[in-house]
Amino acid sequence: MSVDTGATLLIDGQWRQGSASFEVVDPATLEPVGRVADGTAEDARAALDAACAAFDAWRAVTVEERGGYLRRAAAEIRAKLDTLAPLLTSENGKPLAEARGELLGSARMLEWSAEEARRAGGRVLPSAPNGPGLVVTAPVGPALAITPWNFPASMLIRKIGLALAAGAPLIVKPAEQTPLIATELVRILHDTGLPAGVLQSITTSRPAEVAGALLADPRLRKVSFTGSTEVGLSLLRNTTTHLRRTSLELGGHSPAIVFADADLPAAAAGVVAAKFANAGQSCIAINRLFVHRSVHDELLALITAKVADLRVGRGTTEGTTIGPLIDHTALAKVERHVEDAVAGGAEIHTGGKRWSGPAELKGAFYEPTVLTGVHDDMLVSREETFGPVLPVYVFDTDSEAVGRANATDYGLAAYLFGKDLTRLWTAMDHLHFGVIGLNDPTPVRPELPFGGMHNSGQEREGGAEGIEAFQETKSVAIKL
Ligand code: TXE
Repeated sequence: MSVDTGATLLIDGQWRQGSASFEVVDPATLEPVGRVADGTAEDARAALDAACAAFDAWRAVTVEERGGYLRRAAAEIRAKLDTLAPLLTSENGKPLAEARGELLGSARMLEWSAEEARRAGGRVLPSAPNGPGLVVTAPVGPALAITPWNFPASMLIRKIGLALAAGAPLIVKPAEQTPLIATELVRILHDTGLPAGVLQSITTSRPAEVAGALLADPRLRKVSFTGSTEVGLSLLRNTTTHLRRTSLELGGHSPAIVFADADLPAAAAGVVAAKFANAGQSCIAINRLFVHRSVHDELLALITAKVADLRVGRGTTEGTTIGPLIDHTALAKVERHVEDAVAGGAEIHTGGKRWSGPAELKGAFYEPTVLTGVHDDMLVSREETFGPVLPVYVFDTDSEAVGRANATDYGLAAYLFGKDLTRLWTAMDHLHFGVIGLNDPTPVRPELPFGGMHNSGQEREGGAEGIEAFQETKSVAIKL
């Protein structure tokens, strides 16, 4: 079934058709599920003109009123969950339950952004005897959000909520694989009555062209990007003629460390959840599991039992817990990583091959896989696999585990499982990662800043820092 999505370019308050369109496919079946407008550089420039025109009026809207639009959109997302979740699954492939969870999280993010904006007002400092100093915040200006396919709702909504709450008009450019859910979510926000130019959307199969047109214009004051490190770096290189604020949420290579005193059944459940959600296609998925030698066998048995309960299949099928990978390029990368590990002496404990189901499922499915006897120099240890593969390593001392966990250019998320608070805290303190779960496999919360160190990115989304990422500050010195 193909969705008639009609005009998908939202520019200056109008939905436009575009001069060309491109097809969206279901990654489970490779069948078309819709067509969307193929936006151009010209569309992008028109959107930027409209964003600039809308800016002064939007920043003058009260925080309360801005929050009202976001709260109404959140309510609408909740009300439409039964149609939005299947739409998300149809182009991304993830199980329906995960799609629902992502959308509910998106609604919470909008509500939280609406609330947090009330508190994002700067500071007064007793800086001099004859006069205070003020830190006054101002919305950053017209902004661009570029979002990925792996969390096509939450990545988009997080940026929309924070930007609009902060008073910045936003142009969104959703991933070419998942423009349908993005367009529906933008429609919901637009239908709350947002003024023209405040939120605009350019679906396109030519991201470099569209982004390039916007980046070339100094009136664009901010870019917020989630995607690969490679594209993130290229965005920074592109901004060298005009400095602008740039938030980057890039790849990850998350370690999990299970200490000897961990609650092993809870740790096993946490590891499996944090590894195999979205078929491992998450920047915070556990990519490297370090287990203390004394509990290695017991934990592995518990993990194996949990993995055996996972069900690969189409996301819309009741009971599916692992959907397809986004495409066959992603599958080829997973296969290359597993082959390299096996060639280097690792053992496939479970999985380790493509999954084949009914003939109509032509997508890129891979069995949930656990690798043991993995070395630190294998591809799975060095690069983000972005698939359902869990490499397991053995360690003997805490400092060894932390050192090996830190031995990556990425620094997004890390997970620690154990009971001794001093040990957990010490390890947390020495880990170079921006998001850390202590016995918590889902450490992403609207009120906590989300983002990574090193090659995982810069700036933060969520938390007070997330609003600040769409604000400038002015320091005002007063002499009485
Ligand atoms: O990312 P891309 P891809 C990682 C993950 C994955 C790899 C490649 O390791 O295997 O990246 O995925 C837009 N100028 N992550 O190819 O290409 C694109 O249209 C401007 C981690 O999907 O970076 C989409 O909207 N924009 C990650 C967005 O960038 C450009 C999520 C992401 O696509 C562009 C996704 C250009 N030149 C992948 N080229 C995470 N942090 O969760 C592409 N885009």
